[in-house]
Formats: sequence, structure tokens, C-alpha cells
Amino acid sequence: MIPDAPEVNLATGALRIFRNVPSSIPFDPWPLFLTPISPDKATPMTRLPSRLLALGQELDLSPTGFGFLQETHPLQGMDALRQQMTQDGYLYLRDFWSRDAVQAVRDSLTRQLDQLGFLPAGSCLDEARFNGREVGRAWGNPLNQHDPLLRQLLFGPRMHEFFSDFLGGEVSHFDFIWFRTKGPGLGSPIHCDLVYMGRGTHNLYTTWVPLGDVSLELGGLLVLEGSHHQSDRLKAYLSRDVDEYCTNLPDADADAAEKKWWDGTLTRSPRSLQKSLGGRWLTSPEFRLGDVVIFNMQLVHGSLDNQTDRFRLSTDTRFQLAAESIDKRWVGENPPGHSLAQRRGRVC
Ligand SMILES: O=C(O)CCC(=O)C(=O)O
Ligand SMILES: [Fe+2]
Repeated sequence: MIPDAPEVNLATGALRIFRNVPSSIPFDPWPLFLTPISPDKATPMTRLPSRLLALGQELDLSPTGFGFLQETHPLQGMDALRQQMTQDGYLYLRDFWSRDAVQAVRDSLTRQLDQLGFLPAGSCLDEARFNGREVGRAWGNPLNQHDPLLRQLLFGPRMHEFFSDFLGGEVSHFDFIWFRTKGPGLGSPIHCDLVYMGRGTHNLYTTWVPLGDVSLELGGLLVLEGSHHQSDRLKAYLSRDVDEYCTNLPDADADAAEKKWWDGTLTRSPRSLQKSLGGRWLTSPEFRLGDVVIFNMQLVHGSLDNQTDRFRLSTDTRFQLAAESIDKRWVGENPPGHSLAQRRGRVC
């Protein structure tokens, strides 16, 4: 009997070696050269749910259509991390903070959700169960932007030092915090961040922070592999700004008065976008408390639909070099954001 070939799960990269090895065959020593992985760090062979959806569309879960984000460790050194950002458009850093530090922030937010009447009366706060009422999108979200624990985590020394090293200078961040409190149903629109925040430097990075463990069913960040290399094909999209309108088109008046507002969506069809741009849709088998994903402005992303009865909590925030120009919509004690005063007309 011949041993099975080493078996690679193409989606996870996990390797299962030699099933059915009969005792009569001498043990092959090569796996001994592999560095052992401590059990709590090992990625188990992830069992995918039977379906994963984005914007209500079933994703192609074959190995060519779907996979997992590559994990990186800051100890690899900043040169390697910069190279990886250029190559992949993102860095996925596990255990960037301690679980306890992030759990304290989660506790603060679930307490707020409870006080605001978004959780079922008497339920366990940490479960963040949905009671039928949506919390709303990031712009206009009622959670407290000035929560000291949250700001201390997102803008504290750990993140500051990381970005100063990564960008090689003094850094600044947007003051605005994008809260994601996603109940059951559709995830975020498929988009690139540039169209919401491109009025300053484009050398700008998003930090996506899960405030709770996020399973595939709960639905976390979803990125289209290699899409940041497709800026040429996305030129028409990337040159847009959600707070701009065309003065020379018939609906200019309604656009100027914000009666019509383009929400930055690149496509409503993750599958047809994938067909035309290529690349796999990538996420994590489980985003965990303490993780962070950092990505650039041109990477196409959204999130998986939430197939549970709980809220998925996360935030996203932005860092850049202090010396470079900053998009003023997102700076200040109460940033103006997508308000009417920020609307700009241009000839299209
Ligand atoms: O968490 C989400 O649903 C979307 C996140 C996102 O768009 C971002 O981090 O820029
Ligand atoms: Fe985004």
C-alpha cells in the first residue's frame, strides 16, 4: 500500500501529511524538518459553511474562487512588511493586541448598544444578539466616537509605533472612527476606500479591527486578491469621490442638494466583478480579538453577509504620514464627513 500524497487544503494552505500510512512502510523523516506549530497557533483544516454570501450572492468556494488572507507577523521586519503590502495590498496581523485589551473595548460597545436599546432585554451583552433593529451605517452610527478605551486602543502607542516604523516618519490618523455594527443580512458594499477619503494623500492606510471573534458565518472583511494592481482598469471608479457631483448632468441640482447620493459601491455583483478582474475573494477562517488587517486605498473589499442572529462589531480607522496632506472631512472633534458643506461640483 502506497501512502497518500501530502494533502494540501488549497483554500487554507493547511497540510495534512500521510493519511493511511501502514506501519510496514518506514517512516518518512522529512516532516521532522518542519518547525513544529504549537497547537493553539495551528490553523485547523477549516470546514467551510455550505454557502458564503456577499451582498446576497453565493460566492464560488472552489480553490480558485475563494481563500484565506495570508497572515503576517511584525517580527518579520518592516522591509518585509512593506514588500508584502506592495505585493498583496494588505497585511493581516494576528495578536497585534492582547485579547483582554480588545475585550474591554468590546464590553464598552456592547454596553452602549444595550443602553441604546439595540440588544434584547436581559440578554448576555457579550453575545450581542440582534433584536430586530438595525444600528445603521458607519456615517451616522450612534456609538460613541469619543469612547476613551476605544480611542486608546485604535490610536494608542502600539498602533502609532507600528505606523511610524512602517511609513518611516511621524504619523497622523483620521479622527473619525467607522463603526461596523452589522446585524443579520447583507455585508458592506464592494468598494475601494479611496472614493470616500481621497482628498488628501493617497499614501493612506485603513486598519480594520474586529471587536469580537468573527466566524465565517458572522461575516468579516472580504478582499479581492490582487485588485490593488488593477488601478488602470478601475481608473474611472478610483477617480470618483462620493461627495462630488457632476454640474453638467441633468440631475445636478438634486445631486448638489444631496437628494441623490452615490454610496461608493463599485458593483452589486461580487461574482461578476471577480470574473472580470480575476483573483480569489479572501477572508479569515476566523478573525479574532487582537487581530488587525491593514490595507491600502486601492484594494477592492466589502464583507461577508451575516448569517447569524448576532451583531458583528468592528471598526476601521486611517493612518498616514503627518507631513502629507490630509482629507479634512475626517479630522477634528466632530469631523464634517459626508455633510452637505463637503459637496463639490465638477464638470464630468
Ligand atoms: O467591515 C466592513 O463591513 C467594511 C469594512 C471597510 O469597508 C473598511 O474597513 O474599509
Ligand atoms: Fe472600506
